[in-house]
Amino acid sequence: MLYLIIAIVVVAVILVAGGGTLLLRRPRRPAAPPAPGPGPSAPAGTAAPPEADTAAPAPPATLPPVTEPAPAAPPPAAPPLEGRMARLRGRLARSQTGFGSVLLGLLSRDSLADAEWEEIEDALIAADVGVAPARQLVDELQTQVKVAGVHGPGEVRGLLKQDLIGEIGPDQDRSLRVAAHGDRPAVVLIVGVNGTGKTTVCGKLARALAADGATVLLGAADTFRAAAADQLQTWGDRVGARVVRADREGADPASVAFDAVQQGIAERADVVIVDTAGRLHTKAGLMDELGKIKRVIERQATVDEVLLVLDATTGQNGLRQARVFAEAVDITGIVLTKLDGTAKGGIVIAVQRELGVPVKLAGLGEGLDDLAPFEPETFVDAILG
Ligand SMILES: Nc1nc2c(ncn2[C@@H]2O[C@H](COP(=O)(O)OP(=O)(O)OP(=O)(O)O)[C@@H](O)[C@H]2O)c(=O)[nH]1
Ligand SMILES: [Mg+2]
Repeated sequence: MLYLIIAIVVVAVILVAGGGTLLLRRPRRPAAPPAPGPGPSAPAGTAAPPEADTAAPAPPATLPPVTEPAPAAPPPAAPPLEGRMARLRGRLARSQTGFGSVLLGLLSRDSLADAEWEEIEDALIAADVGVAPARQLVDELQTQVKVAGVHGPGEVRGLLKQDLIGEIGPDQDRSLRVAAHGDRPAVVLIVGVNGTGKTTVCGKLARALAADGATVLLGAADTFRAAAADQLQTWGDRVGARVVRADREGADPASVAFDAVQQGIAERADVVIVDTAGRLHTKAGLMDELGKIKRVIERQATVDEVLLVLDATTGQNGLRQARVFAEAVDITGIVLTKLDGTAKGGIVIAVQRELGVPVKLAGLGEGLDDLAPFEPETFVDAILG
């Protein structure tokens, strides 16, 4: 009996010890690899339920940890369009130093001989004013100096300033027609050669108009490249404007323009801005395409502005291309871009003469707010330094 009791006790001790060992071991199971989780926001040390181990395999160790993208800070509020050119005039002055300093150097002489007048003319031509307008400006200035007996650099500069402003046309109507017509939005069509800055202008203009309280919709009628609609979409996201785009590359640009305006009417937008492709194929092709876009829009709304975007750095070549666009569609205004990167601001005079329409807007950089209504006085004052 005693042996039996001893045997039972021994067995019980062995069982308890073995079980304890098992219990103690259980927590030492190799730890499950961390579940692919919400990343740093997950509280440290939170154990995933066992099912999670099998349901969602861990990512390979080489993958970077998943992090939540930081929410993009909203861009600062856009300043009103009015007064922007004065605010950005430093960009003009910087880019026009060649022109300004040559002229100032010449005008600072006490009396101007024929050679100096020729140099002034050359400086104007070098600034893309155009040969005929430069000749005319210098003739006028010479006469004024003689007739009025003007002396001294300050006075001659003052005369040249007035002549340049007169040549640009201080009284031209440069206002943008962007007021809605009852339940129909105003429509702005943006045209121009590749790379002149059309899409950028669409974005900047949308932002400026939105800052003035307008609801703006963008139409991606540049269907030539898939990336074009993406670029406009990026601008739309940056400036808070919805973008109407085709669902495939190579779609009919006129039908995208139609959809954009239709959507604009449905959403009661104030302005629809339509971006177009810039490739310069044949004049006939261009006429067909732009003409069709315009006609199709006009089935539902008025095209209030057709703005031709012109890169100020492209000089006479840009001017030739602008002429082709002007023959293809009735331009209502010019947007002269990249005036921050050129000493050839004289193109303002040449292009207005050439196309007979005013420069309405100036592009003065790549930033969100680097678009300004064109003001002849501020412009001339800045380029003369
Ligand atoms: N410095 C400067 N750069 C500008 C200005 N406007 C546009 N750009 C730049 O010019 C380049 C072309 O601009 P886009 O808006 O893509 O030109 P686009 O006419 O739409 O070009 P396509 O769609 O290819 O026909 C971009 O790098 C712009 O940032 C400006 O006023 N100043
Ligand atoms: Mg573009």
